[in-house]
Amino acid sequence: MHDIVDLRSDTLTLPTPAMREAMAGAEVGDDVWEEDPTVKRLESMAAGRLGKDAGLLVTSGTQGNLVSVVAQTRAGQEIVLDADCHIFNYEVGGAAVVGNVQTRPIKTTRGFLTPAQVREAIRPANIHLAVTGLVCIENTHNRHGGTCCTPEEIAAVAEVARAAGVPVHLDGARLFNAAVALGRPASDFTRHVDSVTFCLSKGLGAPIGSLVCGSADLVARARRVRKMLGGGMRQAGVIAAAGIVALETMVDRLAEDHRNARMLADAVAKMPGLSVDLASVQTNIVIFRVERPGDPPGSEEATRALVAGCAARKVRVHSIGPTAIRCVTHKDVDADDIACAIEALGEITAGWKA
Ligand code: TLP
Repeated sequence: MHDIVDLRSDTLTLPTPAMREAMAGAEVGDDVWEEDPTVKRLESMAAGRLGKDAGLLVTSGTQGNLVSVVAQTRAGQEIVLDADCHIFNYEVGGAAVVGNVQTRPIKTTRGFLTPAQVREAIRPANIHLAVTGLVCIENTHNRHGGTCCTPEEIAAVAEVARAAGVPVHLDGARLFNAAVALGRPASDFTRHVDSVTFCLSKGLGAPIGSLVCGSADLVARARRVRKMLGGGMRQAGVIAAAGIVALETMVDRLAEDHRNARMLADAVAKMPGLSVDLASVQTNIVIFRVERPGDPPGSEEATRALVAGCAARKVRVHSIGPTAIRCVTHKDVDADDIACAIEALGEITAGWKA
């Protein structure tokens, strides 16, 4: 039970005492010189978990995605992605600004491109057309409520891309949530992709850092791009040490976050004026719609009232659209906190009955 129940994001998790201890005692060196033993240990541990040759510690998921895009494309190419994905919506247009690629967003139903959509989106050889340089997928899918796609779905998309000679990048910011939810090893999801980013600083609870994993050649190119972006960190073992604790001790407990998200979603589904697609609640994200009876359709007012009403009750939630709220469960929110959040939402919506 915590004083404040912060459901705005799993990025808000605080490092555990074990992480702080590991950070304090970390053996370090200059990582631009590739002389930091703790960074090297984390990178090879991550690569091992994902069945890849090599890993690269980057500052954030955003940097990991950008490094992956730039390392695998040339200026003027096109990258194919789902229209609701993080790279297209929340990465400040970095692929366009830094990568000089144009994005080809495709509308999907669950956040995952189908093989047929990828086949159709890959440009044929034609003097008028940009060359397709990369296909990007996201698992779990943030804006679709933490939904998972299966390793088999990824394999099917990758097969189409590979047949056209186009590499595939997986934004696996929350990849371990998918692995835990589906009960599959993380490497099953990454086997067929050329590059993958995953985050240490979300549900895994580390304070800083993400990893890019792939072939030795991809990671060598990514390392140069990371340096260009200012991401060549020096005694980064201080960060990596917390990441090692995260990978070793924080993966299996994600199941608890998933149970808490389910508890919250089940309760929200019964509240007047709120609706949630329960089938989409597979991991630690709950997105619900707010439609207060009597309000004009699309009105933002009830959403604002709900965010403010929760805050007044020490529960922090985040709106991701005029009528949509996102709650994310994580290690710093326990079942009692979820009961608190349910009580707050229940009190606010109790007066909403038409
Ligand atoms: N997502 C953040 C915000 O940027 C929206 C959040 O609170 O969920 N890929 C995915 C799928 C993500 O959800 C995020 C972060 C990133 C990449 C970027 O990671 P960071 O924040 O480390 O740059």
